[in-house]
Amino acid sequence: MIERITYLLETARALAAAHPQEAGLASAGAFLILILLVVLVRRGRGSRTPAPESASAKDTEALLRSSEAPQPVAMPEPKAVEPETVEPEAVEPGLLEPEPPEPAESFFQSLRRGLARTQDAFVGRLDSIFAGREKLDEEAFEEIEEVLYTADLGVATATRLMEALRDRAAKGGGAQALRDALKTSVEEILSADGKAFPEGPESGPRVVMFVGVNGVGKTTTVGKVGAQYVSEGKRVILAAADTFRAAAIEQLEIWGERIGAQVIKQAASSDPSAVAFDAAAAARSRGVDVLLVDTAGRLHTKANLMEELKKMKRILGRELPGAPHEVILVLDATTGQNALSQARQFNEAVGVTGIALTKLDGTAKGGIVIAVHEELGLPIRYIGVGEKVNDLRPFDAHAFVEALFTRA
Ligand SMILES: Nc1nc2c(ncn2[C@@H]2O[C@H](COP(=O)(O)OP(=O)(O)O)[C@@H](O)[C@H]2O)c(=O)[nH]1
Ligand SMILES: [Mg+2]
Repeated sequence: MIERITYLLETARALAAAHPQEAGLASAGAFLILILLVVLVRRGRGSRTPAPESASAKDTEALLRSSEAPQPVAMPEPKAVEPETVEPEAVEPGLLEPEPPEPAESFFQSLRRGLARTQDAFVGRLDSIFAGREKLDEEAFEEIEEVLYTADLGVATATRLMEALRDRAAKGGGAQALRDALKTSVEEILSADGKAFPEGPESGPRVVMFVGVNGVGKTTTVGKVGAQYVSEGKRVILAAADTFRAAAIEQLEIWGERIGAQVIKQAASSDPSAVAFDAAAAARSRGVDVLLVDTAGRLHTKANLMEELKKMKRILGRELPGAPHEVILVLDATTGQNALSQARQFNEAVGVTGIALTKLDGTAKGGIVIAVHEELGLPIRYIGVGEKVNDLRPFDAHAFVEALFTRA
């Protein structure tokens, strides 16, 4: 770079010496050199472009698939994650352009893929009842009712939907009108109370605690939600407050490494509230935007676990104003109605603000989304439709219902 600038300056000097009288030519030469300098400086900056994100996303997937027992990962020093301080790797100039990303599946496509089994069991069966009928007879209504029950919508929700359908039929609606009415009712149920996502604090970090029984997908959800905040340019800290098993801490560290978030941890078996305390202090002093707290799904007894979660919540609230701003209960959709009783217990103990429903891709009983919302009055905050980092999104009732009811 310096050599090139020197060369250009020398060329300018030579030009001026060769044509001392031609001031116009000299200034045109100077202008040309200025443009060349700007181009060179810009190129120099371009070489600092960080490695393309797609590489780390691929690594995450490979990692998630590859081993059940993740290997410990050396965490970077806190300073090392600041992009300004990271030295670009030495790369050949021609290799600086990011690789073209793989054609990304749209969110709607991944939602449809994730809901395929539920769609077959729910909308697919309903459609075969509607098909070929102008009007619905009593036999058809009974079949529809059975489908609603088997899709795990829950008794109250199924009853409510059946009432709406019969009302519409009494007003003279044909089969297609009834299908539309059913779709609208489902969307209405799911979007009621959609305002309920709590606002973050005016200043200081947004604190989100993730709770739920063992194996439902808490740690994975913390990682995926963290990745979303990071992609929005937010600085994120993950707190490894599941100290019950060393592997749980390592699993979160891997997520932190992959998504570029710092992880606050202590040794296995230490007090989870002490980790929450440290994480709150770190979030405050490092001025991060978001603190996500992973927690244990089991302790020696259930009462023990609930007490521990309450204590953690208190400590977060004492250390950061208004914290936790969200308490997300993670539920595994494949557990069906059992998810409802878990939700009641956690809600009583720690006051849940929203639900993350995971593993919808692994079940035909995705109707549980509707039951959870309708019977518990808790908003669905996120849904998980796969193990990849992009398979979790904030829940959107309209997109969900469209994906569920749109047949290929
Ligand atoms: N298919 C699928 N698997 C998931 C999803 N979310 C989490 N998992 C898997 O569920 C398993 C348990 O997740 P983990 O986060 O360790 O659960 P935790 O014990 O609640 O922290 C892991 O193998 C995850 O990859 C999802 O939305 N779909
Ligand atoms: Mg976990």
